[in-house]
Amino acid sequence: MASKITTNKNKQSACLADRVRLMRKRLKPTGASALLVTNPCDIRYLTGFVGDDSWAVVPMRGSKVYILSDFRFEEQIQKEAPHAVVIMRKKSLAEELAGLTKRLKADKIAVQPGYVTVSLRKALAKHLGARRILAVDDGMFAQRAVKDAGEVKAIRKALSIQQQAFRETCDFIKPGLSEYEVAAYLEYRMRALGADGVSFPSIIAADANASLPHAVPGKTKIKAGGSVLIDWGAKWGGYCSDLTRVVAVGKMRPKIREIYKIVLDAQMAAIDAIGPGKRQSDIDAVARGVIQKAGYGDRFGHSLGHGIGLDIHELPVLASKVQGVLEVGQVVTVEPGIYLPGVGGVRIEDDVLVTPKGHKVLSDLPRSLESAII
Ligand SMILES: [Mn+2]
Repeated sequence: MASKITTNKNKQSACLADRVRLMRKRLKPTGASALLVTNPCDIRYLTGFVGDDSWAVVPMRGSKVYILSDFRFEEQIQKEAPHAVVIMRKKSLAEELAGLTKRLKADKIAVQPGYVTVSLRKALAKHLGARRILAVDDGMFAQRAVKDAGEVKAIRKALSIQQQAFRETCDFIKPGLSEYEVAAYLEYRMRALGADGVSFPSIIAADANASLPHAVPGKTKIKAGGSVLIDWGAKWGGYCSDLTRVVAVGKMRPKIREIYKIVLDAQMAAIDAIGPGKRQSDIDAVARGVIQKAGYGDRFGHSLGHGIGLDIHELPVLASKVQGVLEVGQVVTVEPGIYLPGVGGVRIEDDVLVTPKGHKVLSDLPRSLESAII
């Protein structure tokens, strides 16, 4: 057992070192001497450390990675990021950063523009000097779009938990239960099955409520012969999964049945089109084309899908106006929908890995119309 644990740890640290190396290579042309990492997901991605109120500093030269933190996280950092050099701060983070960059002789400090508030920018300018701060595109979001084997494994684990919780929830659902109760049960089961938590607050939308793509669960009760849209996800090892299913209790109303078939056709056609080198906008167009042809083009008002990872919405985006092509190792949701105000809505969502040969659907819950009747 001990040797297996050591191997896993070595594998993990090699993988973190690869990520840091790639980051350094990407940032070299900016002329920065170090990157200040303030996005907690990126700190985790680059160092393994999961806590908050801390920063990571990655100098462009050498092989060291620094974490600026405090007493609360001392023991945790030793466990999660044994390779990082830890600085337990005595002063503010910005003051400690100024001291560290001075010791490292790091002049230009690249910051993550999306994760520096106005007040933080002020504090950095005060302690470092404004001319030393580089607001470059740190590119972490693009780097994180391509998953390594360990990341795909974590997403798969999150999926297996959320799928098991869904099966149990389908057995639990009965007429008279409120959306609140269904959400509570589903989320309780995910935690009990070992999820870190939910990827996002679950959407449980009964009947007409499902015409709101981002409906919030409420007091509405599940009816016999009614439908329920469930959009939910589990987090495991920090990684998010994200699925949507529509189920009908006993039988499915004809209108929901009609749009269910169209949405499923659209989703399957789009999944079929996924592969390395395929344009993201083309994948969106495949699904949109099916829905438009069926006469519901104006009722599919959101993009087709998004990457998932440490964040629930990552790159790449599958939408009509985006530039770019899919790459091996990206994991995207494919989630077309049709929304009819006053009637209801159908969205079907699965998580798909781009592989050298094409794609692999990571989720395996059934999606057929028959399977949707519980
Ligand atoms: Mn989604």
